[in-house]
Amino acid sequence: MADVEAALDAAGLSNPKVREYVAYYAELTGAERVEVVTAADDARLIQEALDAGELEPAGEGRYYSRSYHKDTARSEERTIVSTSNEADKGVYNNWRPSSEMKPLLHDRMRGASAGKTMYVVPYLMSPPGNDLAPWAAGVELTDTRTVVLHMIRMARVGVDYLNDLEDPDLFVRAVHVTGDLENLGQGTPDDQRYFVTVADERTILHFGSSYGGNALLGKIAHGLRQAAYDGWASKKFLGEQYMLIGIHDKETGKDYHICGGFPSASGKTNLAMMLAPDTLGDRYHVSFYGDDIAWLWVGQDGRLYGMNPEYGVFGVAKDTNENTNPTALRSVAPGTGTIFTNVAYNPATQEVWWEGRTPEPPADTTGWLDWKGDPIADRSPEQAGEPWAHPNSRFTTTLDNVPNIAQDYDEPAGVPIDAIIFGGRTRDREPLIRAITDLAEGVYDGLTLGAEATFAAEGVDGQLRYDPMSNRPFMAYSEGDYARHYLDVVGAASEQPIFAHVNWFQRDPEDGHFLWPGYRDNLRPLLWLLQLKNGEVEGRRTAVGILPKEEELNLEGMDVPAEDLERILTIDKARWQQEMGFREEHLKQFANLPDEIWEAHRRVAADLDAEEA
Ligand code: GTP
Ligand code: SPV
Ligand code: MN
Repeated sequence: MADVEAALDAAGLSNPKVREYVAYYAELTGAERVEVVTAADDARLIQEALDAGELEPAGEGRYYSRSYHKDTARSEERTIVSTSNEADKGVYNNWRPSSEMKPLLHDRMRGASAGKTMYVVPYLMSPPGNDLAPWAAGVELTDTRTVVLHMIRMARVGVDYLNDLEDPDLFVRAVHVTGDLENLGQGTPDDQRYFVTVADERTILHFGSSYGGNALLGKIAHGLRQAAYDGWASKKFLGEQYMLIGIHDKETGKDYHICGGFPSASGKTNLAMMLAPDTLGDRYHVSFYGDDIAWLWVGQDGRLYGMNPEYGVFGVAKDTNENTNPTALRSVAPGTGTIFTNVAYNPATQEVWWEGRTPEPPADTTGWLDWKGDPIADRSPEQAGEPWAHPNSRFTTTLDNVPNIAQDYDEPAGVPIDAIIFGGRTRDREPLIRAITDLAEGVYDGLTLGAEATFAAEGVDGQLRYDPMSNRPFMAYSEGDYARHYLDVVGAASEQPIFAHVNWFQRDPEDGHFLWPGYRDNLRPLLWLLQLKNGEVEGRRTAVGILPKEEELNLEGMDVPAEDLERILTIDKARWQQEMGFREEHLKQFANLPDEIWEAHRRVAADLDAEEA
């Protein structure tokens, strides 16, 4: 049995409630040792992981890890939000009573860490001193060392965050037990995995994975699911899957902040790391605040504020290259301490590669291993087309490594929000951008976000589905209550943000090419949106929002074919009318949806019918 008291004393972890919690789960899981971790332990833990073969070197100060081959993405099916109140049951939160799930998870975890070290990771999901810091403290317990190394990169980790709490009991209890990955029946009817947030007890119990959002509990489980619930229960804030950027206009000296939700693997990281297009770079600078999570609240001065609770980036590797995202490549350069997971790896040269890193994979396959660890050179002709890297392979790096990180990202104040955008992978219907000035219509638009699902979740890649507010996998309570809370929080702000729906992914119906080049050029529609808010352009009114007139978009230095441009700036009335029927069915699932949302829906539908084809 682990000497818990001694380990906690050695680390100076004095919070009595934390000590009680650690002792309880050390006993339950049967861990052999307990070790308290802070960010200062990184170098030692990296060395231990290298020695144990859990990490391999990937050039100077960079590391490679491989997760179990059936454990490479979030599992939506196995993810549950529990409370003791059935009224919290929504459509997407997979609600189950805590009285059922807590004992079940405790059973799974009992004795499951025998022989292992239980790492105690005290963390804070906010800049220190932020208005929302009381909801940001947590302690992850994990029996996997690489999870600790990811947590150190993704969250602020240190003992003081927990010792200094005003209310010593106000922290999230986040327990991660890996389990025997080779015997969990992943994806079968006998699946043993469970990823449960007991939201009204602020307790997270995840069993059966060591990858990404299934295991880094500060990020998705606390930063999104628990935060969403806490924000609602306290009536104080929203926890959203949003990126958050600053745009500085060097000519006027003005700073703007835009946040927005796109479903997993749909462009948040790329947008947040965006460099202004060359022709606009003299005037505009984009700075990175966050790429996956934002918490929003109304500040003392009555304005809507946002901040990124995270401390790092867990970014999609696929298609990251010098053209699409040079900022990401700088962020994972030698010396950054980056951990790559499930990309292709060459132990002989310590290089990594993923699809889209270069147009063709390395010509000399000698030494190259695919994401499963199998030599590329041994592949049969039938295997030749299989990807080298897993599509959901990722890099993990801290915010300090991101070249366009905002100077004030760590400031407690957060930043005032000028605009909120929604978007997703939508191959038809959705234009490049449509602006929405009315709050209820903005919330309605978010709730009806429809997009192709991606490889970031198991087994849904390519499915067209609704992903309300890009929160479908992170919904923590009922959608009707969620809509009400969103209207209340944002509605209380003295200055209303402008909303917009964007789409970088519309395709030519014939040959399938993307009609908009995307990436850096995505700044252009965002600049138009800010100009619209400032009254500098007027756009073209349609039933589904205000679209840019072609001459209002700054297309300097671009070469988009006229017919492509026309298509992405047009509303296809018949297709939209069909969509309104689908939306009606979608919204009907949600109990207690506020009247404002239904009114917005009926208004858009009526305006659409009245519009000329
Ligand atoms: P999560 O971390 O899963 O929440 O994802 P994310 O929304 O941050 O997605 P990310 O920015 O990592 O993008 C995922 C994929 O979309 C990558 O393969 C990108 O190359 C691709 N992508 C991003 N932006 C664009 C764009 O403007 N156009 C096109 N065609 N692809 C893009
Ligand atoms: C997502 O899937 O939306 C992510 C990655 O941001 S994970 O942390 O695995 O959830
Ligand atoms: Mn995400």
